[in-house]
Amino acid sequence: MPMMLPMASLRYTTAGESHGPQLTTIVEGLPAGVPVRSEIVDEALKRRQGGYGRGGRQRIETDVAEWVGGVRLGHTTGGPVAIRIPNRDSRLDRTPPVHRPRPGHADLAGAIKTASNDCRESLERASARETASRTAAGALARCMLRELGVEVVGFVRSLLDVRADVEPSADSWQDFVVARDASEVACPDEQASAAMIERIRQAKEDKDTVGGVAEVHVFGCPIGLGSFSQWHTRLDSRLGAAVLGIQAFKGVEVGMGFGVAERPGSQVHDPILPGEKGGYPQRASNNAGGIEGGMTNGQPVVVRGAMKPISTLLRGLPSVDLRSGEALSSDYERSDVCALPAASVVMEQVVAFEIACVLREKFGGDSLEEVQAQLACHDQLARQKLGLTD
Ligand code: EPS
Repeated sequence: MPMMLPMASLRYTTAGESHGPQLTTIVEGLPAGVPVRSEIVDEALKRRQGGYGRGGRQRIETDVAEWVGGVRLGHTTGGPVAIRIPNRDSRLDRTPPVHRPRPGHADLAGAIKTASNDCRESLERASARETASRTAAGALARCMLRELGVEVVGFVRSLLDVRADVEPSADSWQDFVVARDASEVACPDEQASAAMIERIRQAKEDKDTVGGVAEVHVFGCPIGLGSFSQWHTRLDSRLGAAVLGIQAFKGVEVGMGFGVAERPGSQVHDPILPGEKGGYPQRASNNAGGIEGGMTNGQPVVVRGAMKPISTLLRGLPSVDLRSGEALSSDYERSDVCALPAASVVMEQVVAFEIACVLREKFGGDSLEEVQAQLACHDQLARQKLGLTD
């Protein structure tokens, strides 16, 4: 029996290889009437291509979304949305075989999994080129979120020993974004940004690579998105899967993250305070990262992801030739020294997509107006039950 997609759920699938003719993305489950804003989608695609430390490939590609299904007169129709991103560096059948797997890449496990001694068979799809597709899907979801008053902001928090000392807020995220976009490493802290660039430059000189931590904040989420009901419906569980699904991500934290294990409860849980007249109760802090019991609690959602250094090193790493078993240095492919700024853009979009999913699940609706009406209706009902209305 084929798996059925419940009407009010949202999902996407991607297809395409790094050096194939195109990347294809299909997004199912958006309501009709969502304005498809190219300034959101193409700007995210462009940001993902940038960042200090990127390799030569990004000088070849100019990623722009081509809408080939589900969009009419600039808005969604309610049908599946199909997006095409052409690859300019399209030469899949002419790419050379790779016999010396790179430690850290999908090469060795992929070759053995597919019973091949040519890592190219799996690495083309495992490549982070695919994140252009996911960026398009998430940015499209952000078009809907914006209509519902939800904003998602990603940036680079740290790289090696350098840590940005900045916090976006619901009132200041616009200025934060301007500062982030002025930085070559998507880091709105000017001093930290300069130090990060220096670390990447040094890594390049050393023929090495570097990763770091990307962070995403979501503002304006209605309370109660996600669910306490099943483990896989918890928003934190879903965000964890989405972030760890990004190529090269090895760790994820929500709010205080691993810090909760080092403190007593009195220093972890966010005190509940009376709200203003007619308003929901407030919180004194946000160590929970906006999620309690698997649901949004009205505070900004805060997620961090740790990206490992790129596994393609110009100086190579110990490996073996899969044809002979001989110990040799790993193959080198043109690559990036650091793709953390780009990964922060990808993380921003995958987080946005998960938020859009739980929003669809809670409020349903076939048109954007219906979603907006349901949201307002739920808010009114909850306020009534809490005695917050006159
Ligand atoms: C990647 C290797 C490089 C990166 C690529 C991811 O590609 P190429 O071998 O063509 O230079 O540039 O990332 C992208 C193409 C992109 O658009 O992000 C890898 O092996 O994962």
